[in-house]
Amino acid sequence: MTQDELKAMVGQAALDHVVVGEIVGVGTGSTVNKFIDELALMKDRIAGAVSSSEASTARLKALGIPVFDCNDVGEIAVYIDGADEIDPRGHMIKGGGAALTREKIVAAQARRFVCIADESKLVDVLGRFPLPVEVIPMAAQRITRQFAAFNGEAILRMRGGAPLVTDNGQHILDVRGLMISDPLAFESEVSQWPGVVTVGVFAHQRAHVCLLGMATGVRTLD
Ligand code: ABF
Repeated sequence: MTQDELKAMVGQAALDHVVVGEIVGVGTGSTVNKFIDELALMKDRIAGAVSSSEASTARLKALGIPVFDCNDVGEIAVYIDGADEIDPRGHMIKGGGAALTREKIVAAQARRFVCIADESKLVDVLGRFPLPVEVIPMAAQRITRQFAAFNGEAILRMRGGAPLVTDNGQHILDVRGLMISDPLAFESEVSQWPGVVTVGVFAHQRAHVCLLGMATGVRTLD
């Protein structure tokens, strides 16, 4: 099966975790897009969605799914999102899609985080995928120097010849060369560096369940 077929398989499988009648937390990325397309088929059985990016909001609205602001809803039952890497304990690297800040915000508002991913995302130790970090632009160089002390090489993410600007108006550093053996401690440490908006380690907001798309079918890790 192709990677796209594996993503479609887990995107459909995630429907089983949607709570009928409630608002669904929706992540960002190509795997989540498969989920959104499937969710549209049951849009009359949910109250709507809370979205983690302008891109997902546009897709949801185009399919007729109402999108609510986080501030207008209370706790949500489930958050469905992808990942760039996930370890067996549900700790993730996220942010390849530049939506990590709002993803972490919505994940924090959900009772249950269901990660949907193809098997290529499962790793033993986080860090092979360059770690996304959303930063306030004026702090980028100092944060780059701080990562160098961890043997990390931070590169400013560009788009169209200029620094990428996130939905929140900030920049992203992608940090290569890290081996994150203690995701909880690493997330706590980097999150308090001045100028860091969000670090793309999701350990405090880990996935409670991972639906992993494999050639043999969907493997549920929980
Ligand atoms: C999003 O899903 C991002 O945090 C992560 O980068 C992305 C994975 O994208 P894809 O599903 O396209 O591989 O939540």
